Amino acid sequence: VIDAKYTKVTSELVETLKGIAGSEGVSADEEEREKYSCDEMSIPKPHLAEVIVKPRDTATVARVLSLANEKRIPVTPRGSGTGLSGGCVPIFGGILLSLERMNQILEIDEENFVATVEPGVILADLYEAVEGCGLYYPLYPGESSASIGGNVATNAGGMRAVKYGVTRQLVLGLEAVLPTGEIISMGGKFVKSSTGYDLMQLLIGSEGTLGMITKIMLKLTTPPKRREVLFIPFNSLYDAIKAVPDILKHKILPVGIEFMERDIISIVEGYINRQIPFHDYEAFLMIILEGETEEEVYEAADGIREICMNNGAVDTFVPSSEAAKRKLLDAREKFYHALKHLGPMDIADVVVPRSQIPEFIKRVKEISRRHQMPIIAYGHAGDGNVHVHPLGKDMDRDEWERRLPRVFADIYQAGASLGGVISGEHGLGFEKKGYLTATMDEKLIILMKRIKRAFDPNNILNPGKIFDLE
Ligand code: LAC
Ligand code: ZN
Repeated sequence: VIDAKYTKVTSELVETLKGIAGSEGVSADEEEREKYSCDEMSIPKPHLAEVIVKPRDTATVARVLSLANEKRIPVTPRGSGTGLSGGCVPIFGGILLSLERMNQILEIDEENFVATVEPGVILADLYEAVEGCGLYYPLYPGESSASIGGNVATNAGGMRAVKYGVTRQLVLGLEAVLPTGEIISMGGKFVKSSTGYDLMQLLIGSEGTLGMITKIMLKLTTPPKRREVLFIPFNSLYDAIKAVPDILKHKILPVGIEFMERDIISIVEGYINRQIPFHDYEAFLMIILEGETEEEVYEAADGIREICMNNGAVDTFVPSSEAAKRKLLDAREKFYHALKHLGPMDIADVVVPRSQIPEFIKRVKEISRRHQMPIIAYGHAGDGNVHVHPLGKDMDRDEWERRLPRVFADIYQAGASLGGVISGEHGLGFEKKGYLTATMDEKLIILMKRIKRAFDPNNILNPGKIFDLE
């Protein structure tokens, strides 16, 4: 769907773009455009850009944006395309601006504990570089091919957020290009500020709708000396999740608290072709602990084990080697891909107050019964962030897709009525924007639209994401 208010990309414009970004950085090739038409969304809804542009520096991004703004051409930013809500899918065609060639780690400042990176740097490369300096970047979404720019755009979370926070808490500074081509810098190598509106935080999580992020300063820390993983089976999911608020009161805060049901464990076992210890129980908590000494971590593990046993846990499995630990974490990281492999499925990413997770899960189970659709839930229990997957296996595909929006509407309504929001870490993209009005105060949505217009008066930057501007 190319909106009438946008201008089509002509071959003349492609030539102009080549003049700006170099001919190797611009392509209108059909095959290339196909490559950039989707993200990792479970049900792909591809859209072709008219031209792909891969800038190498901020000045080029600025020139492309001011040209697009002047000509009224939509621009969709893209990192490495691992998103789950369609945020980087060019739904109005136009220019797809891939930041993959802006992938330099510019500096690791060991004195200030700050890494300065370009947006196309992927997590795996950042982990390696900071480790080489004896430092640690704790954000861990479990998808290490994700780009840092994409992490910032969605405010990515993951499995270590209980202790370290999400992307928002780890960004110290940003450089961005506004849709008008102006370059702005926000924040810096300092850890506090009471100096006007925090525009940097406004850009984090804005899914590329306010500015194109071109440089990021990230907060580093020292690496933990010990890491342990506890895998704790329960006879009921309810017991497992009920233990979480008690665990959070324990004096040593885990890095992450994940929960999962038996179904997802058997699905992932099939996918990785390996058995998981205690796999026959109903539900599990996977608790990740970090500490300075073995004693500290073991003490925390003992305390947590006791709390879980008091909440109905059956046992505690502690992998005995680094390899066994890695295998367990690896299985967890593969949940989404295992489900995707299994057949049609979709994902919701609701976040509720942590104490409301048991109630939320109860309602999800009711929704599953009412709509006669299997729903698997797992997620970041320690953050109140639940991944809910309606499954389409053993069902007529079209019928399943027809029923899906009503199932999601009920799931989001349940989350909102318990004090939560639609997305905890994946963003709304274009996939979930339709549910926003039913779950958020209209005054807030109006205010967001006013902010969008202040940044992007011609609505050229990632249009049709989060909400539609009328
Ligand atoms: C996870 C992704 C889907 O937690 O966010 O596995
Ligand atoms: Zn997740």
